[in-house]
Amino acid sequence: MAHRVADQLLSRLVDAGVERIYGVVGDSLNPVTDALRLNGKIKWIHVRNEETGAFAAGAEAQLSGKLAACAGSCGPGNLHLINGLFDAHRSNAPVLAIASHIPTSEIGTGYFQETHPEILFKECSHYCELISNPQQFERVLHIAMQSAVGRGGVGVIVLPGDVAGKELPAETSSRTLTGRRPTVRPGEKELAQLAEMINSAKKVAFFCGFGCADAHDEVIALAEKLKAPVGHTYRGKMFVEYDNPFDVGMSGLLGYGAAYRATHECDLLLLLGTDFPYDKFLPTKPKIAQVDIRVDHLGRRSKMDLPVWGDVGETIRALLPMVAAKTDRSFLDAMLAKQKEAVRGLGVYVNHIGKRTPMHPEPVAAALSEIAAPDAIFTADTGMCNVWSSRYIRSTKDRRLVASFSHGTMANALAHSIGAQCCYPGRQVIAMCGDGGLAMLMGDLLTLTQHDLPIKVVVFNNSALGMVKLEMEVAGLPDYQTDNKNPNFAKLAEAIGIMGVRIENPADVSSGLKKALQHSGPALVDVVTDPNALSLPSHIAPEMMVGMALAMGKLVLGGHIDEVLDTIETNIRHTGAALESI
Ligand SMILES: Cc1ncc(C[n+]2csc(CCOP(=O)(O)OP(=O)(O)O)c2C)c(N)n1
Ligand SMILES: [Mg+2]
Repeated sequence: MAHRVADQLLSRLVDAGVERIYGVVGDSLNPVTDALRLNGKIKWIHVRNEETGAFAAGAEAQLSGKLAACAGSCGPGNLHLINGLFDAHRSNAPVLAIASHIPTSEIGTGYFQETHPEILFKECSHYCELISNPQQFERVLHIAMQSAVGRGGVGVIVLPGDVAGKELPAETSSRTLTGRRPTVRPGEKELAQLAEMINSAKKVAFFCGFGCADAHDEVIALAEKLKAPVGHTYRGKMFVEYDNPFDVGMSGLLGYGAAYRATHECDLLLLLGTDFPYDKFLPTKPKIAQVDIRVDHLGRRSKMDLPVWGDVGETIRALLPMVAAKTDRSFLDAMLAKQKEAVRGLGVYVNHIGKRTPMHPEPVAAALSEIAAPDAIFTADTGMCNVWSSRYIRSTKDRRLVASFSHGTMANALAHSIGAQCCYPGRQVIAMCGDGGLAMLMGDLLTLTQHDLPIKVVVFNNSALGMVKLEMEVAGLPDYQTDNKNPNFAKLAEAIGIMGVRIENPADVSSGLKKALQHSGPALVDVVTDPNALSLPSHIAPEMMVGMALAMGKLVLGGHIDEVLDTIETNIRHTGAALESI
């Protein structure tokens, strides 16, 4: 039987370790779909929107570190992939996207469903090429996969249906992908300079990002030796927070704890594997040394006194024998005391859950953290779920969290959870969704039943685009167009064969979550929460307070006094805690 380009594509994907492709079938993809059927080694994960497929592949790649794949048919089919691919690409997730295309004879004629994917996907990929004949296929596919795996991000092949169905010339060469990264050790000069900077500093603090993913023990060993408080980013959380006696929490808008103070009050700050984007939260006074394997990240966010180009773990291993142990713990202890106080502040709505409805979301996230498995995989929607997951989901050595860390798109959590569960069928996967985020790609709840994915979806249903409502208020604007008129999501889930649990009363939080998490199949917990719950960052700029007061003033003037009273009543405990910490 003829060996088509599409058959070879499947063989190459199998060789590369790809186990599944997420997508929606369509005419130009038919040769690929047919090759999939004949090959039998790769599973097709039929999603209801290609965007979900791209997110799912991105999550799989982030969690496994291996190449994952998604596909869309020509024109609108692959256009839907784009937002998910941006997310994957900006998360450095190795994903191969198969964008099938209109017949080669029609390109450039304004044909039905014509787009130019090789232009459209440029910005969300390292490599994106049109395959216009079978002779070109092997090399283009190899470059796309190798770019994705080696550089971390998306590789796209644009494959016209007619080319996919053509017979392949006898193979002339074979290629093996490499995913093994070299170890990057900084130069001796930089190491000596860094050691000298550390040795002459009195108060050293660390701020750690995702680049510390494989360097937990090294970071702790260095912190121990230098008596340094260790702050982290949202993406770095799961890798540095657990088993860490030096933890001072997070900085930034989601921040909590003493990280802001530690990074501002030290005299030497080490930025370790972080590309934390909010420069307003980064200090200007202390000396800053930055370690990163991505050379273009050095100095792109804050001032930098010493760039160190290297892998975080490797750098610390080389550095440890070169630095003198510090004995003065006073800075560390002061920061740890602040951290303890701040963590106590976070507990104000958790320890006394109260009876008020709609309830505060914090105890829901805290209960979820308590009940979830020690190796659970969490996904979190962009919006207030970022706040609740960063502050209340405890990290462990084996827990993981996938969010739209850099791209910041809504609707990622359900879709990411699909990739996580397909890839790790034996692990508990929990999607923390906003009501807005869930509704945006809600069709893919059907994928949970279609593929028997026992995902637990927890909806923080505040009937609002809550994060934006808060942003408007902080900017001094009355919130506008942020309301969501929602159905009972639990009933909706039941209608499509998913266990539905609705929680309206704070007393039912723990039992409701347990019921869902113990269920062997998919479950959706619809928790009705307060749209006026605020999240105050670890550091509140005066203009934020002014903005809030202004917004409340405008709401009063606009006759919305009830909403103002609600906001004050809802947040009275937080406000007290925040004022104490200023
Ligand atoms: C695709 C997309 N559209 C709009 C936004 C802007 N945005 C960020 S968070 C948010 C609100 C999210 O609402 P919801 O999912 O209900 O979560 P909540 O903040 O209420 O918990 C919006 C509109 C975005 N980030 N992504
Ligand atoms: Mg909401």
